Amino acid sequence: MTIKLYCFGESGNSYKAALALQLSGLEWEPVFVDFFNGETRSPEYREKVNELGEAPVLVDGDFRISQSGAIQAYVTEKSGKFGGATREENYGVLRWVLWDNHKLSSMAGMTRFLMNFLPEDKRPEQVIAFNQGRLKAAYEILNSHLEGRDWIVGDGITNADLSCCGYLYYPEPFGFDRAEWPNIDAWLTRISEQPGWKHPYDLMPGNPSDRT
Ligand SMILES: N[C@@H](CCC(=O)N[C@@H](CS)C(=O)NCC(=O)O)C(=O)O
Repeated sequence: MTIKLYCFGESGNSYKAALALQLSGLEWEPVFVDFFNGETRSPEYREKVNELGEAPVLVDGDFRISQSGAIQAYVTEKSGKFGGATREENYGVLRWVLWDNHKLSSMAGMTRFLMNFLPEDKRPEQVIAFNQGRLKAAYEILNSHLEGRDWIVGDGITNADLSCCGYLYYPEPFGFDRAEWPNIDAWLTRISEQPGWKHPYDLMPGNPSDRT
């Protein structure tokens, strides 16, 4: 049975799940979530798709789960890919997925939203500046960790990589410039060289140009 992933192109959180599915070789298809017209906030979405009112959501037959980190864990269980090679590495992967969800992706997603998807007259400059400071601290941590390493945990690509890269390929400005972070830059290139890799706007339906 084909796995369904409720997602949309602008969503880096969805991208983390979609990329795990895509690189795993499992059969999957996207189901477009019309986030920009309020679908995730509708009572129907909360009742039938996800009580948390978020994308992504994975549906595999009777099994349904949201949260990109949980979806990645499911993809790992089903495909055998992107986990750590040892118990210690598995905890290392979980540690970085949790760090990403808290310090990197949540901040990057919010800042990108405020800077690009809110009407210009509603963009809160002080909040954006504060978030960019927090993000810079996160880029520093990731860039330092990647010094002398190809992957965040162990010797191969894991969910730690697939989580932390979630927002870092998007073209809309949010204060991240790959050229300023050489280890992150090389690591993003390494991920993009994996067979089957696609940019978020090529992997999932929905693109800012749909709304212009
Ligand atoms: N930690 C969650 C975050 C999910 C999330 O916030 N998704 C956004 C789209 S990128 C969303 O659906 N937001 C709807 C809302 O907050 O109302 C994950 O990794 O899946």
